[in-house]
Amino acid sequence: MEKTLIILKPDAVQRGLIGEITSRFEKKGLQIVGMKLMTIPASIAEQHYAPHKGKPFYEGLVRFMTCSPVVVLALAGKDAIVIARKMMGATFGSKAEPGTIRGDYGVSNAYNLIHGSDSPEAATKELGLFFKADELQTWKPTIQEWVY
Ligand code: RTP
Ligand code: MG
Repeated sequence: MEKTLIILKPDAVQRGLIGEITSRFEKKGLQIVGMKLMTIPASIAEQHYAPHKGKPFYEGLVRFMTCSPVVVLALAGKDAIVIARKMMGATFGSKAEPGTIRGDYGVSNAYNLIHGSDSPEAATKELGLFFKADELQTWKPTIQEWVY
């Protein structure tokens, strides 16, 4: 099973979209194996977005990501990285297709609600930045036993 790191960015939390967005991943079948509300320290945001260091939007991006709490999710599933990125939609809210998270909930380019790891290497790095090993759960869903 592949794991990916999702961040519900400060705009998603402030707009009350934690449940809406998380619910989409649950319904799709991606399994939540880690979840917490946190304010990202600047040093972590800088490491997380290090590939963008030097670009014109980098400093504003770090300020945005650290301005108020985010929800970080670790999601597990077959092809979880690509599936989550598809569900997020294109980077800019103005361009993202309807039916995607960014396409359905936002129009802003910078404040685009959600981050998702874009490769297995990025996922490994980012999961390590945001979760300690004992904050990730291994569990087997047993829906039938809970329903009956
Ligand atoms: P993310 O890393 O947050 O999942 O987003 P992404 O892969 O779809 O897009 P990326 O190119 O990695 O950009 C990272 C974040 O920086 C902000 N951004 N602003 N030109 C701009 O003003 C600009 N370009 C990017 C967005 O918040 C984007 O998600
Ligand atoms: Mg990116």
